[in-house]
Amino acid sequence: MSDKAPVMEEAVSGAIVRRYFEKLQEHLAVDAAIVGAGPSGLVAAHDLAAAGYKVAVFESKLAPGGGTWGGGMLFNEVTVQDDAAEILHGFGIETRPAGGPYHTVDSVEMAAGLIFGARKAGAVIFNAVRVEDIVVREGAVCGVVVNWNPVARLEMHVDPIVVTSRALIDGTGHPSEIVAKAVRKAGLAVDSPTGGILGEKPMWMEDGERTTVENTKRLYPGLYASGMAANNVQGGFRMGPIFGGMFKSGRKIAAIVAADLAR
Ligand code: 48F
Repeated sequence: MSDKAPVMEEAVSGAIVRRYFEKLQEHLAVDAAIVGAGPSGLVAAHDLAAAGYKVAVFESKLAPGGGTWGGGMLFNEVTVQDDAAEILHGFGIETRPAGGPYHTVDSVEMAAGLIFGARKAGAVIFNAVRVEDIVVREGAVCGVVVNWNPVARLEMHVDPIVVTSRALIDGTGHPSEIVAKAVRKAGLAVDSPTGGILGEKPMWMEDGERTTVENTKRLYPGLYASGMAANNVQGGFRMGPIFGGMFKSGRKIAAIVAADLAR
C-alpha cells in the first residue's frame, strides 16, 4: 500500500459495509418479518424482540415511522386514549391529558420514540427496502421477497433476494399490500368473512379504533396483519389521528405471534 493510500476513507467505508452485511446475513432467516415501520409494526417489533425473537422490519421509506410524523393535517400532535398512553409510557414517550380519556402526544417524539424503542429492544430495521412479494410453500407463508425501494421507484429490472420468516406481519397500513399479494397473487383464502380483502370503510373513529384491535389476527399459517392493514382486510372503518388502536393492535399481534412461535 502506498503512503498516500486513503486510510481513513477505507476504514470508514469498510466498517459500514462489513457491519451492514453482518446485520443482513444475521437476518436472512428470522422468527418474525414485519413489513412496514408504522406504529403497529414498531410496537409489534419491540414486543417480539423484547421477548427474545429475531425480528426484521422492512420499511420502504428512508425514515421509519409510517403515518406517525405528521399528526393531524400536519399539526404535529396526535391523540391516544388512557390504555394506549400506557404503551407509549413504556417507550419513554410523554403524553399530556387532553380531557376525558384522551391525551395528546407530540407526533415527532412519538415517531422517534417508537423507532428507538423497537431498535433498542433488538429489532433490526431495514429502511429503504421494499417487500415486493411473499414466499408460500406447503400451505404456509414463509418469507418475504425484498429489493431496494429505489430499484422499484426507478423501475429497474433487478431481481430481488429472499428473507425467510416463521411469522410475517403485514403492517403496511391502508393498502394491506402483503395480504393483497397473498390473496390476489398466491390465491390464498385468508381468515376474513370472504376469504379476501373487504376494503377499508370511511371515517368512524370510535368503531375504527375498536375494530382495529378486533381485526388483528392470524390470517393464514405464517401470515398476520396489524394496524390499518388488519382493518383493511376485514372491512373496518378508518379513524384518523387517534392512535390507541394502532398500539394495541401491535401489542396484540406480537402476543399472537409469540404464542404461535412458542408452539
Ligand atoms: O400506515 P402506517 O403508519 O401503518 P399502521 O401501523 O398505522 C396507521 C396510522 O399511521 C394511520 C392511521 C391511524 O389512525 O390511520 O394511517 O397501520 O405505516 C405503514 C408503513 O408501511 C410501509 C410504508 O412506507 C409505511 O411506513 N410500507 C408499505 N408498503 C410496504 C412498506 C412494502 N411493500 N414494503 C415495505 N414497507
